[in-house]
Amino acid sequence: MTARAAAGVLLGGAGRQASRRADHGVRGLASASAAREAPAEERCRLLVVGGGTGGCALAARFSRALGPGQVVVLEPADTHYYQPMFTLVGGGVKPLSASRRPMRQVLPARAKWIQDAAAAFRPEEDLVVTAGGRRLRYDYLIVAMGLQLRFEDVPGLREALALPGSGVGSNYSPLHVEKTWAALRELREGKALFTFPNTPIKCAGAPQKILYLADDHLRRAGRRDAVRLHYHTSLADIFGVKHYANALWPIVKERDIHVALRSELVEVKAEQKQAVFRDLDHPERRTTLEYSFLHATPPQGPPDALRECAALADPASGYLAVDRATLRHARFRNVFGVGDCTNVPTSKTAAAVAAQSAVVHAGLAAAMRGRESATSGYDGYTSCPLVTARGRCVLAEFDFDGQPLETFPLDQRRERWTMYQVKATFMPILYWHLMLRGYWGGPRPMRKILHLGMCR
Ligand code: UQ1
Repeated sequence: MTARAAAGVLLGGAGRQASRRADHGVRGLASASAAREAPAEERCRLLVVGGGTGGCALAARFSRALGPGQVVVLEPADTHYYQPMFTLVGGGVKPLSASRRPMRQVLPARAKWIQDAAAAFRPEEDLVVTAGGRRLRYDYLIVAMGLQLRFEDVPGLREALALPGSGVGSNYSPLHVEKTWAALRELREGKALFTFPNTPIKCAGAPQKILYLADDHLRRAGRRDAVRLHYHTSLADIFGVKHYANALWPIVKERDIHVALRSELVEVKAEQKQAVFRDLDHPERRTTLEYSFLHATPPQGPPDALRECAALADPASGYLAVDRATLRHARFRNVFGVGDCTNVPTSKTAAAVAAQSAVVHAGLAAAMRGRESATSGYDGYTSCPLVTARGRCVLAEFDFDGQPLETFPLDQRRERWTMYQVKATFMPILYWHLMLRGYWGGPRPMRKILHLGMCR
C-alpha cells in the first residue's frame, strides 16, 4: 500500500476529506467548462472490481462489516448469471431464465454500485479509471473481474454462432447457450463435435459435461446410433486430475465416444459445416471434419485492463499476480484477487471462488486491522461436478496438487444420482441464498464433520 493509502486507512473520514479538498484544488485550476465535464474523483474504503460470484460474495461480507457506503462495486452488466447452470441450460434440463437475476438484486444493498467497467488500473496511486472516465480511489482493492471469452481467436466461430440453423452452440456464453439445446434438438445424424481449447478455461469439466448430456439426449430420442460423438481436447488426458480421469475413460468407452487428445479447434467454416483441427504435437498436421453439430468452448484469457497493467499482472499469463496461499498481490499489499481473473494455479470454478472468498475475507479483514491473517491459506480447493447424464454425476473435488479433497465419505468417482441432486438442485439454492450473501466459504467445515475430523 502506498503512503497515501495508508494515511487514508488511518485517518478514515478525515483522509477522505483531505483527498476531496485536494481534488477541488486541482479542479480549481481548470476552466469552468472542463470542470463541468470531468467526472468527480471518488474515494472508498474498499473497491471491488466485478459483480460476479467473488465480487458479490466479498462485497456482501465487507459491506456488512464496514457499514453503508464504504464498499463500492464496479460492474458494467445489469444481469448476473449463475454460470454453473449453463451446462444444464445447454443440455435442455433448465431454462436460461433460471440462471439469471438482475444485478441490483444480487449486490448488497449497503454497497454502492457503479455501473461502469474498469478501463485502467493505477495501483501506484490506488486508482482505477473507468471506461466512463470516472476516477475511483481506494484504500483496498479486490479484483474479481472474471476472464474474457475469446471466440474471435477461432476464425469463423463467431460467424457460425451467429448463423441461424448452423448447428453450433456454446455453453460458455449466455448469448449462445440456448443455441446448444436448439441445435441438439435438431440433430438427427452425422457427426457431433465437442471442443476444449488450448488455453486455461473456466470449469474445465464443462466441455465434456455437454458431451454426456448430448449422448443421453440422443439415446432417449432413439437417435444415438445415427450420430457419432467426437470429443477434441487440447489436453493430454480426458481430465487434468488422474484420480477422476481414470473414472471417465470407462464412461466414454462404454458410450462409444471418440476422444482426440492434443487436438485444437483452429477454424470453423460455417457454410460448409466444417471444423478444422490442429494436432498440437505435430502443429503442421490439420484435419478437417464435417459436422452436423458443434459445441465450441472458446479460448479464454485475462481481461484487457488487467493484462495491460504490468504492475499488477503476471507477465507470463496476464492474470492478476497473487500469492496462491493468501491471494494477495506481492507488491501492492492493499490489492487482493479472487476467482477466474487471478493466476492461482487451480481450476477456475465457483467452488474455488467459495473457498477463496473465505481466505480473502480473513486476510483483508486482518490487513484492515494492521495484522496478518491467522487462518490457514488457500489449498487450491476446487470442485467440478461432472454431469455424466441426466440424473448422474461424478463429483470431483481436489487441491493444488490434484489430490482429492472430497466432502462426502463415499467414493465420489462413481456416477451417482445423489451427486447430481447436489449439482442441479442443492447448489443453485446455496448459491443464491448463501454464497452471494457471503455466508458460504466452501465445504471444508462440512467435510470435517462428515469425516469426523479425520481429513484435511
Ligand atoms: C461449491 O461450493 C460450489 O460453489 C458454490 C459449487 O458451485 C456451484 C459447486 O458446484 C460445488 C460442488 C461446491 C462444493 C460444495 C459441496 C457441498 C460439495
